[in-house]
Amino acid sequence: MREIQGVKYGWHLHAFPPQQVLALAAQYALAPAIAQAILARGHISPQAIEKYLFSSFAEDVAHPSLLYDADKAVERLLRAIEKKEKILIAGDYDVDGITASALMILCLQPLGAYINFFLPNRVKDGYGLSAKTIERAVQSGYRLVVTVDNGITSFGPAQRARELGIDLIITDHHRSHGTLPDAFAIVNPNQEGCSYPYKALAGVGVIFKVMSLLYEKVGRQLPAKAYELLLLGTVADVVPLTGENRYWVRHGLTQINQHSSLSFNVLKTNGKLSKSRISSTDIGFSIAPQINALGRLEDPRQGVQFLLDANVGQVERIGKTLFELNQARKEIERGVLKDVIAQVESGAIDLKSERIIMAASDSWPPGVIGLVAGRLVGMYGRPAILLHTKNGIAKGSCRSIPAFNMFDALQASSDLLTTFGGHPQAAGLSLPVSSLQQLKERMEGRAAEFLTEKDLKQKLMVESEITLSECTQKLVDDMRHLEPFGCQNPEPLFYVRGAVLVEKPTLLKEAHIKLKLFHDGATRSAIFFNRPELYAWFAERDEPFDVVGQVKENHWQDTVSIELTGLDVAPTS
Ligand SMILES: [Mn+2]
Repeated sequence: MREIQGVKYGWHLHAFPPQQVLALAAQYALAPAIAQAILARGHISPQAIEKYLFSSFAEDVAHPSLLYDADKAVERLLRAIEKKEKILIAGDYDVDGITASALMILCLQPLGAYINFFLPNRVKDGYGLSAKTIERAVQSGYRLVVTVDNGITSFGPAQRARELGIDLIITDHHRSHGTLPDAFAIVNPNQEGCSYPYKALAGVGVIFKVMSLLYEKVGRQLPAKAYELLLLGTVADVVPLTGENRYWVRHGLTQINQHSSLSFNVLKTNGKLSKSRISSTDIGFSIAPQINALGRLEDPRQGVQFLLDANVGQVERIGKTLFELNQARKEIERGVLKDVIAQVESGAIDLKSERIIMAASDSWPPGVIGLVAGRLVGMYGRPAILLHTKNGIAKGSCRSIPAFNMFDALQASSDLLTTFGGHPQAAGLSLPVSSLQQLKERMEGRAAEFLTEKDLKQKLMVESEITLSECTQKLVDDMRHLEPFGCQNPEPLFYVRGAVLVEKPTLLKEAHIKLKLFHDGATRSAIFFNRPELYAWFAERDEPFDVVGQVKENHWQDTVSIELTGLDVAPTS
């Protein structure tokens, strides 16, 4: 591995013996740069390469009854359907929780289940199942409550369900707090003692497995729309796109690219996605944020109806609202991000002495702080905790880098917290405002212990060196074998050594830089997004320089061209 210091990032360049790269390229008729990217991702043995390139049901998908308590949950659901007992789904307001709720309704309604769902209101109810919801469910005659994408820490509500004599089935994918709620059944691949081989399912993935088992028992085929909901929730929840998730995301993308549903088409139009082939990246950037806006509808129940294609008029009407909510969300998100950046630039958050970005405000809406925390991790390469404060209570979202396990860090400070939960890289918490300072000190202490200077240096993992003349349609086409891109399977980064400028750079909207590069007999356009500071760097550059970037297909009117999206530059040494 070679290291080059770029203007912003340290570049880690993979190198493999050319014979090995060329042999792999020849075997699958791939561009050598793509063959090297496969090796750089750690797929070295012939079996591993085969498994990565051709995900298959037989290799990647395990039987749902391997999930602990899945059989018990399915038996109970079938009994409820048979006895005409009322079933309540307790979901969540993010895309994973909404798609999981929709998927369960979609699957159980045709079997004659008396089923309804409850989604908490982000502001009024907060995250997760509450004892109050259980009490109301009992009053309304429900005999069975099933959580999706939440519940693994619902100790109080589980207790209340026992006392009131109704059954609670918890389906979740979040980490447990060690002990488990006293529920009728708990289906969660991440609970101790669950032998399900694949642990990275999203919440929608867990309920999908339960529904698959149920459909297997009644001898029916799952409705096609289930695969679309599974796709949306899985991509939106940013779970690793490896193994079983990779299989289902590929499956879902193939399906929607052949035939997409009414609601999906509305989201596609809203997102200005006119191309015929939608990728996981399009879903992550353009589709999922719109569904996320469902959680901010006055009545998030409409969101589930939207996803289930209730009727044309309603889908179009809600689609319009989603578009507007999403535009408004972007504005708010930009404002919060600007606030935090200003604190970094003024030194109020001092990146030299602090390893974690932690900030709180009563003016930041709870619905966007997770998104902004994610952006901050990307910008500064360190963990971020943002909190919304109200009436003496702080509610926050954390995002982290692989070197720092946020879930463990919160667990170690759980004596200060009212609630907490989530995953190693994304978690939520609440605590009294009076404890914020103490939490900050504890987090910094832990970061000092666990995070080295090296962890905090921002890195780019670069898979392959290329020449600009290799940036062709063939390279872009071959890159599709590596898709779907997302968490733990990012788009490949390429390194071009010694490019020169053909003409003066252009600064677009005071933020992005457009260039024409020349290298190895070829000229390509390149764009650097949100790097205005590089304008001066390029303007005075008369020597060759190195570039790291992604190779993209650019559709403009009726022409397609191959361009670079630049991420960083360095003077050629
Ligand atoms: Mn989730």
